[in-house]
Amino acid sequence: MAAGVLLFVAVNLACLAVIGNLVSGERSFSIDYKNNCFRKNGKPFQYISGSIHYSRIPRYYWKDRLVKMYMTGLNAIQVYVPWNFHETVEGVHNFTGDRDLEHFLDLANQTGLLVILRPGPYICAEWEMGGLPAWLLQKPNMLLRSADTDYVQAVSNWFAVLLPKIKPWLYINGGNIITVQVENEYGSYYACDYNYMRHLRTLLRFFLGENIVLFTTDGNTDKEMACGTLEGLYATIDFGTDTNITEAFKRQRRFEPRGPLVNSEFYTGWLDHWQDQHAVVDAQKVSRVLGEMLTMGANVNMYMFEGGTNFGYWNGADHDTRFRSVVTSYDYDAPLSEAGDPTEKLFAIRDVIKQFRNIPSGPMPPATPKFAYGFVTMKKVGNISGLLNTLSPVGPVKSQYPLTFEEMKQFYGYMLYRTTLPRDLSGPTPLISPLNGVHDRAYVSVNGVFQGLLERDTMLVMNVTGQQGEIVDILVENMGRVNFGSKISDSKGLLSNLILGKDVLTDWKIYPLDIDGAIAGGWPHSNSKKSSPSPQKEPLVGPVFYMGTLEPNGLAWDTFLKLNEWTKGQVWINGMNLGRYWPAKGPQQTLYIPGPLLSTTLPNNITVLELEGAPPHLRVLFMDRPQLNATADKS
Ligand code: 6GJ
Repeated sequence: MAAGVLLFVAVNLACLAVIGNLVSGERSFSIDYKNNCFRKNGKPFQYISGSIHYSRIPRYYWKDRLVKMYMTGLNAIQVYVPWNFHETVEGVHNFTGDRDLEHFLDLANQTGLLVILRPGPYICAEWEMGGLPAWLLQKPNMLLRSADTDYVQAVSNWFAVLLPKIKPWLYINGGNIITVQVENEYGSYYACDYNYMRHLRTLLRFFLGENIVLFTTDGNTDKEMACGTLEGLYATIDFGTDTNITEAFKRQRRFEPRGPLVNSEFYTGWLDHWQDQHAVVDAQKVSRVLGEMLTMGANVNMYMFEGGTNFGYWNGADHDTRFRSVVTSYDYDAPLSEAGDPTEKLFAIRDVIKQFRNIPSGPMPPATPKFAYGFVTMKKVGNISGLLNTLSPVGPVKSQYPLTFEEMKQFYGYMLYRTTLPRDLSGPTPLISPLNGVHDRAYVSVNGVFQGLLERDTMLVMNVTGQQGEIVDILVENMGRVNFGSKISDSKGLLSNLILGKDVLTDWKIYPLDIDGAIAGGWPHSNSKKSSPSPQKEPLVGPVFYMGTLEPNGLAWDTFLKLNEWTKGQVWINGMNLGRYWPAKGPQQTLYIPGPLLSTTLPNNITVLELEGAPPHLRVLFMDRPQLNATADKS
């Protein structure tokens, strides 16, 4: 190791040689700027942490994941709090069941894990709108992540609910939260509004007190660090395996000349968008670079350690050259798989950690059991156009021009826009959204017959045929709001007019669809006559619901649902929205089903919304292993 690096390492290891004065029984967690480290109860402390998102794991599996992280040798976990997960509807707060943050903190505490909390309010995380609630977009022209008064008011209201819940969990108050992050990589956002960051600092100090360590995290560039850091907030950095770590930590030193070295997001893997090649990061590279950082005395959080799943509609999206939606699985090629199974990467990391701290004795809990329940043949329920009484009980809103999801006060899932053909179409006539206003996919039917689709950024025109007065149904799908960069103000629906030939389509009936509510209420299984499904003869195209039943076999084990030769859609089982499937694009080919979701004695009700086209066989397959890295498997 070059002399310069040796000196750099030596300076940063100084802390470990110095034992501070310990007032017996006093709980403290602080930064030792003199000796460049954290101190916990007066003693040098180096955290080895992993990111886990409770919002991506069912409550009944939280303890399982946390124990595996503890047995790997971690002494801390890093946790985001998604604002929209807890306040999906403005003013209505939910901290119960899978949203019970304090129960998650308590389980971590019981397991012996400290917590690095990241309450945002923006969190990125490949989560819908980076954790910001979509109802913020109802205020026109609100500048998100800035000192915009409407935005700051909403943040203050949210923090006034969240932070009093957090305060008792601070380590200095007897809990396990050792540090709290302010915002998230703010330096990568164009607004660069220091007054906004000052307001957040004031809010956090007001609710959490003066003694909690507040920090920021930014990407490994001077510009990001410059815009994301603020006096009174300890500046940390993030980077992955393909980085010169000495140079990266020197960059942190330019903003924090004294204090602990911290990589707040050491990428152990990476995310997938639909149509990506499945992202993987070499396990040996991860463990090697981890060892190098720990040798320097750095504090490291591995992003992710357990990724989990974007159930329901919670996936986010990116928009660089074009809109790209994140897949349902957040496996992230992480040390713990989406299903919580220890991987070779986990054991390689544990072998490194062993060199720096004692690993808990005892076996690593095994992977949860998986079962291949086999094939289920679905049967057609009907297309959306014919199910509006069930799916849109409140009925349509009439409007001359289209309204967005946010204007309709429905923020996620699907919306049906209905009008009629203004004239006879002598031949195939182009339907376009001249302002690229379809957010994000529109499935177009005339008189209940599917004719094609429009897609944001990529499919801006399609041909329509029909006669004057025929009903045009356009189902619009929200595929997840952008969670990173300048396009996070990502309204959904038909954001601008549609033009058919020379006509602007007007006089809309817009149906909010409460599919999840209908399914939670037992539809379609509760009101369907028992009949054996049979292969369908008529073409199975366009937005159509299918239902099926997985008969109980006494086992409720994890399983993976493969929809081979289906195209794109959404799946529910026993009322739980498992997320989106799109095998035609990949790389994800299977959906994770947590075992406890299944009944061992009662029929397991499956509902599929296929948006484009189902295979004639109408079969779905329950497998005992995931398939996350393949394009459409036509076999
Ligand atoms: C982090 O920045 C973020 O803080 N990150 C990613 N950023 C995308 C940057 C693209 C140029 S990908 C995975 C992580 C998480 O999104 C994290 O929340």
